[in-house]
Amino acid sequence: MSEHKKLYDEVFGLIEKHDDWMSKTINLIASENVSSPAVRSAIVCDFRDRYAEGWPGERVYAGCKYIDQVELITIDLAKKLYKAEFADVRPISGVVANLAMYTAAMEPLDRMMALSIAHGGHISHARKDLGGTAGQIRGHKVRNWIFDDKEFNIDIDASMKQIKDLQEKGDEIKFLLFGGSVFPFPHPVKEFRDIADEYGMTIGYDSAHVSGLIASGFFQDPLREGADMMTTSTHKTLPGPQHAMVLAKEKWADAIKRASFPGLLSNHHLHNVAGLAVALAEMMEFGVEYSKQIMKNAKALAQALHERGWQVIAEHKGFTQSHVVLVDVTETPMKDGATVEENLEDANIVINRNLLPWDKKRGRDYKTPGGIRLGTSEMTRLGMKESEMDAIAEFMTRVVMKGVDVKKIAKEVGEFRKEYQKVHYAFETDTPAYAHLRFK
Ligand code: DSN
Repeated sequence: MSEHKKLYDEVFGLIEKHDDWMSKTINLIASENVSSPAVRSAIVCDFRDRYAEGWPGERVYAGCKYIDQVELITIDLAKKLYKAEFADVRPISGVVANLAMYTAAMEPLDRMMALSIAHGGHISHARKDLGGTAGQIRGHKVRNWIFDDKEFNIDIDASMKQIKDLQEKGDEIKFLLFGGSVFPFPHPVKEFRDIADEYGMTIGYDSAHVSGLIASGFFQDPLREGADMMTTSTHKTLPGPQHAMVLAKEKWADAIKRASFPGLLSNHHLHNVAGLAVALAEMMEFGVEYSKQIMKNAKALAQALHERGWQVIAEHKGFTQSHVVLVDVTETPMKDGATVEENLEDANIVINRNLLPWDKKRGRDYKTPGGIRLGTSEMTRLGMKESEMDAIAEFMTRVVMKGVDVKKIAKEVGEFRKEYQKVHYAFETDTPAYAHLRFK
């Protein structure tokens, strides 16, 4: 057998191992989900091999008559689901969607407000010296929202004063960005609409993590609360393919379209647009029930951990109003998020280590932060409810607090997972959630 054929086979072997492992793990990565069998069928269609640059009906390429119809359906579903005047379903990732938003709303080098990474901001919101997309690619000067650690949210009064002071000394802020990657509580969008109008600032909202919840009428409604535009990736609480969208008021339509194409994209991964249409249709049908359970499960997981002695953030606020639970692990026997992450992975429980707002002051960085971030979207999608969250908290406690052998827990987790092998809240629910599609 040739060396190349061996590597070819090895790749398939590794894919199969991964899929098999996923079927036996508890995945609590807050930014992930498992897509439905229908979404997976859509994303392997021939669209994946085609080009369709531009807007449906105004393409640069021939051969798009069906692709255009699918994209128009996707746009229509997105507008309905988010009650948005305009939707661009072409951005191929959350970072690209954020770049489209920045490009539409600001000139290069303009100043903006965003959450710092330690407070839950995403790298695409960050400054140049941190390698962030906003600073590095667009030259934006990013000022961070002043954050209230206890409330785990933007400090409205202090941030308002900061914006006024900056405007008055001539450091004009052009753009207010809300949203982030650790997002347990709604952000104060409506509170900043008046000041945005007063100083001519645009409001953007990165809904990547919470967009399934928003689509279902929970968490908050940024476009009604005063956001001009909202971006989302489409594979977190909204369980579609790895892709993204920008939703906005009509007056931003032309600027966003131009930013996407020809600004940021040539082709836009048409198979994922098809997958997104399917995911949006499934959300229209099952989203409310699914999102409700995600949020109930997050609260149940937080409560179950709290009762077992874990320091879950924001106890006085009921821990969370989204899919996310943040835990300070510095008082556990493992002492930091990286050690907890590693040990839980060996026990087949996949989570993220995560910076806490006060980590920097304690000399910690993202490699060994004080926290972990948990999300309930994927396990909820497999049909788990509050009692399963209690069982998960118990597995985690035995690994991290009691030092039980990780191999023993991994086996038990595999047994526990046997009953949760199908995707729920979808039109087709027979195909195993992690079955590998292979064309021989
Ligand atoms: N920011 C990543 C996360 O939240 O995990 C995804 O882009």
